[in-house]
Amino acid sequence: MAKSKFEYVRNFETDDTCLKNCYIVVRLDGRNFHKFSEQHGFLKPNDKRALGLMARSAESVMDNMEDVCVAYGQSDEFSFVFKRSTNLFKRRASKLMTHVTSQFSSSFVFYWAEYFTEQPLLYPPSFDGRVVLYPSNRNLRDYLSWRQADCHINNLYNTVFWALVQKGGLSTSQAEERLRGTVAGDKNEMLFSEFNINYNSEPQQYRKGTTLIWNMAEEVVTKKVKPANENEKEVHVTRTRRKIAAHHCDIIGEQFWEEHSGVLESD
Ligand code: DGT
Ligand code: MG
Ligand code: MG
Ligand code: MG
Ligand code: MG
Repeated sequence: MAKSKFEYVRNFETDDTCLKNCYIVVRLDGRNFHKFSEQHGFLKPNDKRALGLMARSAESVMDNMEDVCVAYGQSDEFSFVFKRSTNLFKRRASKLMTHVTSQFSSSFVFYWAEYFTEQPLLYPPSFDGRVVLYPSNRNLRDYLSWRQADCHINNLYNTVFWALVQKGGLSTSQAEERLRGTVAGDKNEMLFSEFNINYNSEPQQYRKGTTLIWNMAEEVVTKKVKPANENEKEVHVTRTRRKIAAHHCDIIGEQFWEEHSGVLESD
């Protein structure tokens, strides 16, 4: 087909191919979820429905993009790690980022009512996305550790903050004042001595966030076969299927990565 005289505008497009051999991380984050969580009555400091919906939406992303080797989420954010050898969308950053973010956003709306059975969705939420490349396993693990440390710091703060407000009767500004300058040890002590809460007994999902990886699950299925000159019969066949498994554990130390050594490719 002959080229039109307009065709030259294509040359204005820039190449955004991600560097080879690097892990490609897409992180998305809810837009203005401070307000969104208020308006939809999220429980404080953690809403199990909201976290469940975030994880369900992340699973939908993984189901559609099998080269995601691990995903990690906390609060209103989720990070998706594409295996370093992926050639999905020819490694184009904008394609990867927009597909992840739009699949996630539409799933968040699609599954909303399964999680928020009593609370209607009041307006369409949105999520921003960014792409970051990590060249080594060390860098990638440090990235995930950074997000999990962030989860811990925020969750410890929020747990004491809301205990002071909901159980201690302080105003939000008084609670803020009480917590100014305190370190982790002080917060643990406050929770324990004033509210009889052992922070380490709080649900792992809240303290550690959600890590999604692929699991190989054996599955027995029944198949109908019809051998020549015989009647149709049923046979049982075992097949292995990839299934998503959710973990709420520490991913900063070695143990998780030793137990799931197939998740990352070697350097
Ligand atoms: P952004 O991301 O710059 O558009 O602004 P925000 O407001 O989304 O800020 P961000 O992402 O730093 O913080 C997440 C907000 O979402 C934070 O205000 C607390 C809220 N949020 C997330 N998960 C929960 C939850 O389980 N319960 C409650 N009550 N709030 C939550
Ligand atoms: Mg922000
Ligand atoms: Mg946000
Ligand atoms: Mg956030
Ligand atoms: Mg198209």
